[in-house]
Amino acid sequence: MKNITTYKMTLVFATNNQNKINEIKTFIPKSIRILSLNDIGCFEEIKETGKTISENALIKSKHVKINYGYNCFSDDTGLEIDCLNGEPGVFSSRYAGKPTNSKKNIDLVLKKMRTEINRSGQFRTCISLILDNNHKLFEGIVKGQILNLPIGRGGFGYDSIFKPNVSDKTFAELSVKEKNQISHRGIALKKLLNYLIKLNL
Ligand code: ITT
Repeated sequence: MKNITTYKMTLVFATNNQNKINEIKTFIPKSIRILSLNDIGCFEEIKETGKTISENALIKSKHVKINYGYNCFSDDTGLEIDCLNGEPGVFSSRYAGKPTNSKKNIDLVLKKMRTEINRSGQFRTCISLILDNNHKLFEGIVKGQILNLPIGRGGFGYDSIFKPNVSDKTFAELSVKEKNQISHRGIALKKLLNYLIKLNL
């Protein structure tokens, strides 16, 4: 017999980052159908022209809602380092220039911090949800330390140089599930899901 799933809600996740999709998939209940930008035929670049992470998250979700009509959510994330006055922050994806290259971004951060003793920083994720006519923002922050060199083979982006204060491993040494339990994205996603659950999903 065919296994027929009935969904209570369909949401587009407005991202081109497959790693983000892998992380959220372990979280989202089966009652919510997640479509990708590919699934809805959205192949154009969504320019992230905002001055803040939350502005960029809104730009991505609005683009999908306005041009494709779908309810959707997006994620914008930045690494904010204290001794660099919050950089790379909103420039995290293109810190070392375009096209985005995580190794070059990491090299630039490590170069700028070579002689720094204060290694504190945080990841910030803003998830922007547009559901019919409602807009909601969910934020997740995790504080940690920037290492002197990359450690770990998992994760993506800046994961290999970030050790959250609540762990003795970098994000790149954790499984997706372990990272989700403590990460900026995991915290923001939990808030998003609590909101959706209250809507009786
Ligand atoms: P979308 O905008 O399509 O969602 P993106 O990769 O451009 O994908 P962001 O602008 O949010 O996403 O990411 C900014 C940068 O921060 C980018 O270089 C990512 O690799 C990095 N990044 C995002 N989330 C991260 C995480 O959980 N761990 C480590 N680095 C991360």
